[in-house]
Amino acid sequence: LQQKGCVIWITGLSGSGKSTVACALSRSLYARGKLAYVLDGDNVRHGLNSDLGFIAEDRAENIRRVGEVAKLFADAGVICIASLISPYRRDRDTCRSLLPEGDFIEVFMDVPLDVCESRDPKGLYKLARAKKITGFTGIDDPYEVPLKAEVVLQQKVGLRESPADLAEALISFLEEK
Ligand code: GGZ
Repeated sequence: LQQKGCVIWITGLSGSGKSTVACALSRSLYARGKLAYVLDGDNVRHGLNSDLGFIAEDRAENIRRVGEVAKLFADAGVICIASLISPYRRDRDTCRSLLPEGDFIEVFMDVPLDVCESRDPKGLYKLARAKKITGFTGIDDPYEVPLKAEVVLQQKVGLRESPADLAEALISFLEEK
């Protein structure tokens, strides 16, 4: 296997495009003969982390477990793409600290709340606004913006970059490394 493992950690609000970028990135890496694997919050919560909810403590444990698994993948030489809201800086930094300097690449999906909310693919923002669900990130639960992300992917209103374009921007960054 002619590659070195690493962790690409994608953080951002629900609806910011994390999963789509993660998927586009893994396809693009595959096309280049690279072995990549996506750990997606929404998927992992159906299996490994099905015992966890959304209070801060559970989110921390969710991130911790995924961080440990991602590290194992990286040790095995796989490019592990983790896409989770991961709203707390401290939890993300804990995952970063598991890996050698440079092997943890934090990617911030910098998409405004109103854009995410207008997409609302699962209708969760609507439910959160109606107070039918509580503790929803960005509505009545915090999201701590990364201060030292290696990559910031901005999707401003009017700027129509597709997730595939954003994934390409990420690949360019990885190639430079
Ligand atoms: C945030 C929630 C919540 C609450 C359910 N807050 O966009 P989605 O729907 O498909 O993916 C989101 C997913 C968040 O899981 P993560 O493991 O990424 O979260 S964290 O990193 O904070 O542990 C969202 C859905 O679950 N969802 N309730 N209250 N997102």
